[in-house]
Amino acid sequence: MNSEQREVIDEIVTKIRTGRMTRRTFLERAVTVGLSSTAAISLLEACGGISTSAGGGGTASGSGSPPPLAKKSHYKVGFSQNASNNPWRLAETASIKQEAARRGDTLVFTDASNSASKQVSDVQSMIAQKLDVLLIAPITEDALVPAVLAAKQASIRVILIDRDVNHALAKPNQDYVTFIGSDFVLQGKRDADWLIQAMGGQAKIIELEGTTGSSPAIDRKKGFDDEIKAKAPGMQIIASQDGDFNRDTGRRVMETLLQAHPDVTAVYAHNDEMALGAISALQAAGKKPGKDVILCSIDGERDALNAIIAGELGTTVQSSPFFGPISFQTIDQYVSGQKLPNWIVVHDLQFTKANAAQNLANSF
Ligand code: GYE
Repeated sequence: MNSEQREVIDEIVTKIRTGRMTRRTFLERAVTVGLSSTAAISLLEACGGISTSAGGGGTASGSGSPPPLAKKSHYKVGFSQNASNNPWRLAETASIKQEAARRGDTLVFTDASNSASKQVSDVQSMIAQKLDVLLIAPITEDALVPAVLAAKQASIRVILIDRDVNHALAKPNQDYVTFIGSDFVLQGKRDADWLIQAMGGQAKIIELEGTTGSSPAIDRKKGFDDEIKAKAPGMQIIASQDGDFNRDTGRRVMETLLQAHPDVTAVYAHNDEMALGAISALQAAGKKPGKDVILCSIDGERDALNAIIAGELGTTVQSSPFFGPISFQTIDQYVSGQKLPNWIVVHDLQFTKANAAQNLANSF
């Protein structure tokens, strides 16, 4: 999401909250940020119908708590996945489907195919189905905020998993139940600390960023960049570009960056898929990954562990995709009236040559 789209979303949310937006203006604005008009109309309805005249009637959220949920023997749960384009996402989806099946809960699953507007309409259709709980893995921090607020208006609880939304626009324990996920800043910092050691404090680094505007891309960049700045004056980030958390995009971005920066000595990729793409690009350019250029990344997928064993990837900090058990446990805790923290932190391991082989069996 670019800054202009972000401003529009901010404006919509503020006006929804304060009831200062006409129906027509809302629909016009929603379409400009990529919502289909059908999605925008259902969003409007779910928000309680914003006043048709300026200055009145909006039923905004933004205060109070997410709606309680009565105990039942089985729940109807929705899972809005943002994409199914890598092993991490497939492992996450499988974990949630397995846990729902184990409990005999009904699971409604949608895949937004890496499109923010599709994910907004997916959530809209789940709101219309009056499910008990929505598990949402928001593609970016801002794009899903109106949908999260709409779910609250429709008295449907939302638990965000794997990626968070922008807390300036929607708040845990208020607009949604909680966020379950890893500490992405820490993941970036752990890679930085490993790389500082591996490079003896001297490096020219290319950074391959995850999807622009997604919470892991924002925080993994911050964690890594701040640590390098603070601890390694001899290490320089010579280029940093979006590779969309995707292997092929990572490969193509790396190919281009290699032409401009043939002097690169290290790569930090925000996920394994992009690191694997960068390894292919380096090989195609006649460089030896693991020797001429040292790489580190995040996730802990099987291909990455094999690349560590082969000596091509230096380390990967785990980002667990196994959200099934913890998500449904959190639903149980919410039903029992337990006060949940704003963030349920998932704790991660780190894989290097020392432990990659013994963790292969549990990888994805
Ligand atoms: O690292 C990546 C995926 O949101 C934590 O998104 C997740 C990240 C994960 O596409 O591989």
